[in-house]
Amino acid sequence: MATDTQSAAIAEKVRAGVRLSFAEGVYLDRHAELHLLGELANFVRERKNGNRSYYNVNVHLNPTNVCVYRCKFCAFRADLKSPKGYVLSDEEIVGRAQEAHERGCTEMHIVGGLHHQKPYEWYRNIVQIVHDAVPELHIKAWTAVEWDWFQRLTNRPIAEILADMKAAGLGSLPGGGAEIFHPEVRDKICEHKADGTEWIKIHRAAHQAGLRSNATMLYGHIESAEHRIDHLLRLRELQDETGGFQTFIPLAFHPQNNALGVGLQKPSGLMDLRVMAVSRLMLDNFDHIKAYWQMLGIPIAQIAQSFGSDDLDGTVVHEKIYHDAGSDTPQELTVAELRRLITEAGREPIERDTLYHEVIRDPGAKRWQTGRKLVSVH
Ligand code: V47
Ligand code: SF4
Repeated sequence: MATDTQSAAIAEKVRAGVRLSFAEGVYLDRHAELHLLGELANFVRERKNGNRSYYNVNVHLNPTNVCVYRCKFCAFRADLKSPKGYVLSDEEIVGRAQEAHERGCTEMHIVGGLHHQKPYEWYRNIVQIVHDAVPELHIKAWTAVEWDWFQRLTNRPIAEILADMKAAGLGSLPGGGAEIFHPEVRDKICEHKADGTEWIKIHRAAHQAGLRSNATMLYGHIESAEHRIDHLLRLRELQDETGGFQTFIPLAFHPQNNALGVGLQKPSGLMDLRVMAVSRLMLDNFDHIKAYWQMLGIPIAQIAQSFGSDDLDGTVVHEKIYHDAGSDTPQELTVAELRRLITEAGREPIERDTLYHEVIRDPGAKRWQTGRKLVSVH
């Protein structure tokens, strides 16, 4: 296959382990031929994670969809008085945690809306009651947008709030709320909530507090290649400083039931694979790139295992955000299905916990032990 000279020069750098620049990222994103992108991303993926593809057994909890903000891409939120609005009770939340335990989950991922009337203590209490009910469940909770909201609610510094939630049982932070950092886009799609600089500050503070976190990017709407590469480089810069990110998750925009989606199509499978591969190539200091199957659909998530991704996320149950925006994937995959999908993609399935330790199950599968730390090569 013919490769242009600029792509060939970039390919040389990737093979030699040399970091790519902003201009090279934009070039790859815009012009590189799909097979070359895949080959290079796969090279990096295998150098870091060999033939392994990870999954985890987790559950999502969205305690409320009532939200003060109105992000244009969001089909999940509801107004305070809307019949669509809901708030889960403490009993329902504890019930979900116990159900998760029964199903052998190792993680609960908690994010939701910013309710007009709920104080900070309501959010803290959610972490506390889940932790008290099932102490072995790792709680990955609140996007940077929620943490920013907690600062506004309490007037307390972020370090104090993080320490307080940690004391309640928090284990790590998810990567949501990042969208596209660049103000040219952010000001058009979610102008009111925490901006890109604040998102980065909050993750820096979390890493400094000893908490690991993830990062995301919402692509396939009004952003350009330059905006995507700028976003990735801001994450790469913070990772150089703290090393606190675990996984990057590109999130494909779902256009149904939201204002931003009017007149837009869901990103094509081709774009999904290109963004996955370019992310792997630009984020040379991230150990893992996740193909979130709930968003991408199962076929693309499988192919992504050869386009830079080494993780398929989990057996997510009770997920609302993408299903409200038109995702037609199932709510849940069984462990056997996930393992089969990974094996079919030519990879070795490994169950991990949130912090990327191998999970060792007893034959009944409900009980587990934490095994070795799964390390990557940089
Ligand atoms: O920040 C909202 C996105 C995010 C839509 O950390 C949408 O392991 C597409 O961040 N189309 C929240 N995306 C979810 C998230 C996440 C998911 C899985 C794993 C992890 C992790 C984090 O969902 C939001 C926003 O970017 N989102 N609406 C939509 N219509
Ligand atoms: Fe609210 Fe989050 Fe939806 Fe934005 S994306 S409107 S902050 S729930």
